[in-house]
Amino acid sequence: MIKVITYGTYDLLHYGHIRLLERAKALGDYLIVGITSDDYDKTRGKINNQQTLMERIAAVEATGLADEIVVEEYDGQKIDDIRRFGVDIFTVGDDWVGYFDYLKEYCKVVYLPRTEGISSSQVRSEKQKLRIGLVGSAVFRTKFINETKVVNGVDVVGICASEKGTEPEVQDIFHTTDYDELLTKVDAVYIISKPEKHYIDVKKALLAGKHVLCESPIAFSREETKELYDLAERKGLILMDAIKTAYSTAYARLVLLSKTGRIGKVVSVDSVCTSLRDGISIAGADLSNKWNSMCGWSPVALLPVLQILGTNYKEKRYCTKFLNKKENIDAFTKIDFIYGDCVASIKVGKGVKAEGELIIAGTKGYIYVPAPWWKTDYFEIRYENPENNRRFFYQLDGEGIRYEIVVFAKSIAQKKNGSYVSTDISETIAEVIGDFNKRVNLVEI
Ligand code: C2G
Repeated sequence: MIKVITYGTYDLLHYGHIRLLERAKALGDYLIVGITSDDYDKTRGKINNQQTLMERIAAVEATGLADEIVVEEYDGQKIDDIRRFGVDIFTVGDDWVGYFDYLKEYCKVVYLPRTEGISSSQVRSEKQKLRIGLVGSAVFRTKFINETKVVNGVDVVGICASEKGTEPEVQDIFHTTDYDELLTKVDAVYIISKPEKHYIDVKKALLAGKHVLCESPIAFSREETKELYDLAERKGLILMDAIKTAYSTAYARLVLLSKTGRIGKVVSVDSVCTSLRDGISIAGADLSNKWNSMCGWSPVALLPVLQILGTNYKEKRYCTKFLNKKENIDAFTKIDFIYGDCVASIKVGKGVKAEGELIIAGTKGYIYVPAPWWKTDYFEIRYENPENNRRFFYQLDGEGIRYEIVVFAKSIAQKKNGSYVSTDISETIAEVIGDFNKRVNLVEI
């Protein structure tokens, strides 16, 4: 019996894939099809799969051409599989010609002509491109524009800001100062205006029937945030709170790990986020366009606290060092949270520098994430006995922004909000910032 093996993603299975499988099957008597896992595809830069692994497997199964299906999860697995199954022929489309010659040491390698005129990217982009407009001019808009370029099916088509800006990334993009005009030209907006404008900017976009991705916080109170989510739901629109860290695989995995008992019962979460690059503490700095430490950092710093310990804290207390109290600019704020049987603290600062680490302490051990934890690809579980320590690494591209854009686009396409930041967490972030603005339980230092 001649055993043949072939691999692929098989996203939105099309005629080109089926022809490849038919010819692969005809090369022998038994066909094994390797289908890439989502994580493996991420590591090789394929982040746009529209279908889940299970859907892709079901589609290949339905062709009736595969005698056996395996999931491809890591580099080098092809060698393992060929040995394990006693494969005689490895085959793949000739878009890979030469690439898999290293497998000739283990079996015969056949490159089959690729079917011209069809591809998954084409099928994906035939569905209309998502036109995104940017609202506001915060510094991270260029990062966002660059990240949309690696996501299929989305395009930044316009910017609404008081000035166009000088960054090369924005030069070819339509610019207006009129928000209504921008809204007529886009399907969705990414809002990075000053935080005090978020509520009104989000509401206007939703009322105009546009989907919204808004830098956190979405508003300055739980009630306003809830009102916006309700409005989005009533209008069948997607509203997402943009916190890129939520989309970092290492971060998402450590949150899950903290819930498995590996470090025992979680007793404390301490998260620190600071940066001085904004220059808000420099004497005479123009503060008009700057985000304070609370708005700039607390949504990220709060994320692990709220995702691990929940949103039902009993008490919270702020300690703040103001730079300019009238403008509500804090150089540094520390917040202590007391839950029933655990505690948390966050430190945020744009005028104070500290080690940006995250520590989740449990009764058996702790999770340690080195600085800058909010864009990490690495963390450790540490125990009393260092021999038991474990290290975890997950690739992170684009600081999580590109995965966030993929989730936003997918949510719109599937009409189902897949945000990694739940509405409850989004509302609680707004409440924590709102209470700071109202100086509830705040001590000045
Ligand atoms: N294919 C084809 N004609 C097309 C499109 C794809 O013959 N018009 C072939 C590809 O060459 C590949 C298979 O169909 O052999 C699956 O294609 P993809 O799903 O795009 O998978 P790919 O990224 O090529 O993964 O480990 C994974 C493999 O390296 C191939």
